Amino acid sequence: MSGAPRCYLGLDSSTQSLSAILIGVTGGHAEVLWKDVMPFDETFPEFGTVHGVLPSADPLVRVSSPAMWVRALEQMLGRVAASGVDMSRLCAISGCAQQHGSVYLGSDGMFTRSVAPIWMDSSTREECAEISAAVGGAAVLAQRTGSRAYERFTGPQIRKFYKADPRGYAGTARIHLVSSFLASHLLGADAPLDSGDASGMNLMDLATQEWWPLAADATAPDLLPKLPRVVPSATVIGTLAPRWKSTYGLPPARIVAWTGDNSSSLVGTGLVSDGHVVVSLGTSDTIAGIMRESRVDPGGIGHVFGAPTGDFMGITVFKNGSLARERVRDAYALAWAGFSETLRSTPAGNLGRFMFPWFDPEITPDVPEPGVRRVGLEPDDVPGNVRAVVEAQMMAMANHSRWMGVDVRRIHATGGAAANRDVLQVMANVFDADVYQFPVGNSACLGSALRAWHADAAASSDPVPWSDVVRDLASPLAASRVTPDASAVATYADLRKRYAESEVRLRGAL
Ligand code: XUL
Repeated sequence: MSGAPRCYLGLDSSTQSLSAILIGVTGGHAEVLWKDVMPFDETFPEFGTVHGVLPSADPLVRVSSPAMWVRALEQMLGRVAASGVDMSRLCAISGCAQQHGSVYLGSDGMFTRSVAPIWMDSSTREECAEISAAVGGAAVLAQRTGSRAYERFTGPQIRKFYKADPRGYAGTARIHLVSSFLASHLLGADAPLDSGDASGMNLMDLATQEWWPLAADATAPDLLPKLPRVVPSATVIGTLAPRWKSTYGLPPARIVAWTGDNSSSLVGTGLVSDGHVVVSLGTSDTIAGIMRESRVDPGGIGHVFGAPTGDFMGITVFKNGSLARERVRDAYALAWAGFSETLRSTPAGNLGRFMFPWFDPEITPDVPEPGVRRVGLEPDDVPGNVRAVVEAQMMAMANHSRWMGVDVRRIHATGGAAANRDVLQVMANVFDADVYQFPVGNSACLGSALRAWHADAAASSDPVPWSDVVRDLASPLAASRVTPDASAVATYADLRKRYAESEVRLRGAL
């Protein structure tokens, strides 16, 4: 097939939607052939999700429906088959998914738990403490697995299930992450986990990229046989199951191990070496970058995960991302255009007033009790609150990512809100860095297609370097550069310190 265009499918099962992208590669040049997005709430109202989450009276509990994710995957492959792109050219498929969420299956492949706890859940504080104590403390767990115990991480979630429903746990033969669960559906067999997504479980030894038996024992009895195998990210794990041929006429394309959405976004924004960071403004806001070697945060804030390139990645995650921006926009009955106009017409630094937008319990910093806090700001001050939510998110991100040790001079921006240049201007000013946009908005989904290409080429004994894989579709748009404004930079240098001090004070008072 040399010289003929090769086609790759990327998928992204995120909190609120499933996305797909088909790329074509001819003579080393890549182009987007087709893409689609399927929002869960609107497409599958029968599951009753709101923003992709099942309603819960307890603000700490956040679960979703794995059956809905499977239905979305089925329908999306039908759309791919009907896309008009010649499917005989489909060489490989990869995907990514929201991280940490877990799916529980019996030996017959049926759900032993109808719901899947997802990354927004923060109901496992007790289990985090128990696991940390059993392995010798938070610092030991962080050093070994890349993160201290986090409530949304899969280990604490498994422990909670085991304690609440020991019979259900005992009857569970396999515990998948969302990524390996959906990859299994493509394979028609049990899929392994990639070492990137497996890093978000508090169960894997980051150095060996194998399960750490002490953490497994601390989590729940007989856990190791229930966990999938861990493989390097760039692994071909099999081919598309024959039933996809009979249902949709899809060929036995290679399946490349799925990973977490944040790892995939690194590739989809061209970050295949260290030195820069990607800021993703999605349901979660995240800041991440490649690390040549693992440097775990001594303060216990961020995480170190395996990266798709075989390196490590540092990441800091904020729960109050796009939903917090939407809450402020909706509270003042604004459209996004009005939100942007307000950002443009208000002064950098917001006259020294700020907000802590903890609408939901926050991951970074650790805020278990939700509640928005304002300093010097009245709740009915519309312009002040609009500016305050964006400044708060950017200052928190800048302050809490220092542990990664990256001198941030250039930011690759992605996620829905990265389309908003007024938001990016605040980012550039707070970080004192140039900010770039990308030709393809959904970098996690694009990253999946690019990972499929990269692994397929290697498996075909015709490897393509990462720098070539990302060149055409994942290079920052030079004309999109947003540059910092010197006087605003000076304002934020001071304000960031005051913001950090207030944060400490407020958390003490919670
Ligand atoms: C990462 C995290 C979130 C989810 C969002 O640790 O919890 O960014 O991956 O899908």
